[in-house]
Amino acid sequence: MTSSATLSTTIAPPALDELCINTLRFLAVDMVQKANSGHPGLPMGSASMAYTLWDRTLKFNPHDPDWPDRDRFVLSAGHGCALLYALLHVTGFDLPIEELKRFRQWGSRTPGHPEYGKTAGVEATTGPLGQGLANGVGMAIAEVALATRFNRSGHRIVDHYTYVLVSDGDLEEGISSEAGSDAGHMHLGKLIVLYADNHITIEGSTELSFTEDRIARFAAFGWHVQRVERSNDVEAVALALENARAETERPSLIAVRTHIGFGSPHKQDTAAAHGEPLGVEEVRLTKEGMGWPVEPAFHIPEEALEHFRKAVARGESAQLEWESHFKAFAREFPRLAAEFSGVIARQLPKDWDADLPTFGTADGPMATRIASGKTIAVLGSRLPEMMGGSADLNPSTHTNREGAGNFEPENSSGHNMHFGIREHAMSAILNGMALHRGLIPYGGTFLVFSDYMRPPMRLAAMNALPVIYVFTHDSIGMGEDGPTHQPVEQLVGLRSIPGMVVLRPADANETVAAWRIAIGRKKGPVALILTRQGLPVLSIDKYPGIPSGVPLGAYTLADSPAGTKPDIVLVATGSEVHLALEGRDRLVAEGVQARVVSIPSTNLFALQPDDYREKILPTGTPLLVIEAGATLGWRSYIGPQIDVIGVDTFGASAPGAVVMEHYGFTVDNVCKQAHVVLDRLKAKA
Ligand SMILES: Cc1ncc(C[n+]2csc(CCOP(=O)(O)OP(=O)(O)O)c2C)c(N)n1
Repeated sequence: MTSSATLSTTIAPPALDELCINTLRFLAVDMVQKANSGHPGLPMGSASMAYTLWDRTLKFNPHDPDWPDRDRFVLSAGHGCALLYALLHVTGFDLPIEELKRFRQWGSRTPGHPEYGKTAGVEATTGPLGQGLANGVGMAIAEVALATRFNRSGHRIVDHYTYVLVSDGDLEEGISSEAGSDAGHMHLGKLIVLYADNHITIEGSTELSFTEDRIARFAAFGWHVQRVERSNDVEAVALALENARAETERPSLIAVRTHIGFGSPHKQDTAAAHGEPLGVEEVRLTKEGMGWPVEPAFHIPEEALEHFRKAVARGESAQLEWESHFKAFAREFPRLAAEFSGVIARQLPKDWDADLPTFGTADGPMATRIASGKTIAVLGSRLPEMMGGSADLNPSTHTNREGAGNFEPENSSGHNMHFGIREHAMSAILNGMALHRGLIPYGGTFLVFSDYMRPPMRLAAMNALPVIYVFTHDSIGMGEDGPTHQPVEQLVGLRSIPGMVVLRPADANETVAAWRIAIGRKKGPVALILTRQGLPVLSIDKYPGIPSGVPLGAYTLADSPAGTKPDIVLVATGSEVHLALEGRDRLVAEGVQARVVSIPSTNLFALQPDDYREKILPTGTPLLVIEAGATLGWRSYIGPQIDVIGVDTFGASAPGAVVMEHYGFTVDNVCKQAHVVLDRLKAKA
């Protein structure tokens, strides 16, 4: 049932409120004008509702932006960041006015879109529309999970809200439906979304492309929905926020009718206010029209500043109160309190990896996805902060943790997440969970569907978020499902994301080592690339290099028998390592000094010192790379001494072993290609 209430009280805000709102508006206008770049429209239209939220409701301490129990505020419409920077400055965050004057300039803390980690008080990098909303869902999930783990009767040490400001563009993006549906299903009652319903996007009116009933849509997702007709109606916005907070069972959407470029005589309610400065003359007219001094720019009336800065005392006293609660909590539950501080700092408990398994050859053949599932089970028992699941593929990705319970509305202590078939939102929700802190989030799907997750994965890497991806069915070797399900270019694509560590383990023991790296990596995402098909288990006794070699990205798994400089190095990743080992044995029998290098992570290998890399892949030595994926990345080692057995076309539907054979992943072909490289070099000599 749609329970949309339309709220309206007085039209004009009281004088002080209006002064404060106009301060925000004109700071944003002046920032964009001075930079000669940016988006003035959304800040001008949304200043009043943002002011109401920050002035009346939001719990934050400008002097300690990381206080764990603060409310989170995400500006999903990141292009309107001049508004956020203005709010941060006036309320007393570490963002001096000089930074506002350097909006969008080299090295400033006021970049063109908010960047997490660059500016105190910015909770998430936003700009790619829709991401912030899904991040907010992840934050709200984290709040629920942590409240369940840590709160005790009489001690609510985790008790905060997540607010997100969205625009039309956020709600047009498909991810908003994925995330909105998930949030409604999960009953995230402490997620409150303010929607700047201004009817304008870049190309003009929303009538051009966006005519559904957004409120009905979110009501259908199971949200509590309200409408505020006039954004300048501070009391109506405040009342809507109050109603939203009182609603504990459903997330809230408050659609506020805003006016892009509010107050600009020629640009209000037009797309011209969206993405370019108003222009000197229009700024003058707007300021004059609203009774604002034209000069100086960046004017902040003392009375307004004094009012805004009350946020500092308010925030400090809220935090002090929380700290005294926390002390009482720590007295009664010292272990829990220490755990809380630990997970917020993403510290790992002592011996977290003590029980990790070692597999023997008799355990094989074992798919690396199975080994991963077994590893998750062990890690999860030591690390209750691990939460994750998959986009409806748990039985295939082995991301479900037996006995750990489902995280669902009726059971917020569960650890297994069911994201539904919503890879895009899953990935952005994982980002939100990581941004919130306190959890180790992971999510899985087939490697080929990682394409659906690319925008949030890119942001995870940009923001050095510790998110773990479990990508299974990692090559044409997955078989019958055919080319639609067989990844080819995904590996090189993932490796190319700056800051992403991609690990494609060769067997069960390399998989354990890969998980150890993933959990130990406090900054930056890790993608684990795992097989569907069973693989032999490499004995640690026979290959003692595995545990110490995997973190180096590449290592010599089986050297040339003479231990001298090899004639050729067979370089392989994942399932193809076994092919390389067999090929080596045959080449050695033919008198070729062949070495096998397992290279689970090109990203980690690239970080090793030159002498190590030289030791593993000596300059000038012929290389034959074997990887069931696009050859593009490997071609950077280009030269007559290198060849690659890879896949530069799409796959085919047939049993995996048959497809692999047809694409040249056979011992015969490995040996044949090795001779091709060696003969080519001989001919050149
Ligand atoms: C995923 C994505 N696609 C495209 C853009 C480019 N872009 C920036 S703002 C915008 C739409 C603006 O409309 P709206 O969201 O209503 O914001 P407003 O006009 O109210 O500022 C677009 C298409 C983007 N930032 N992210």
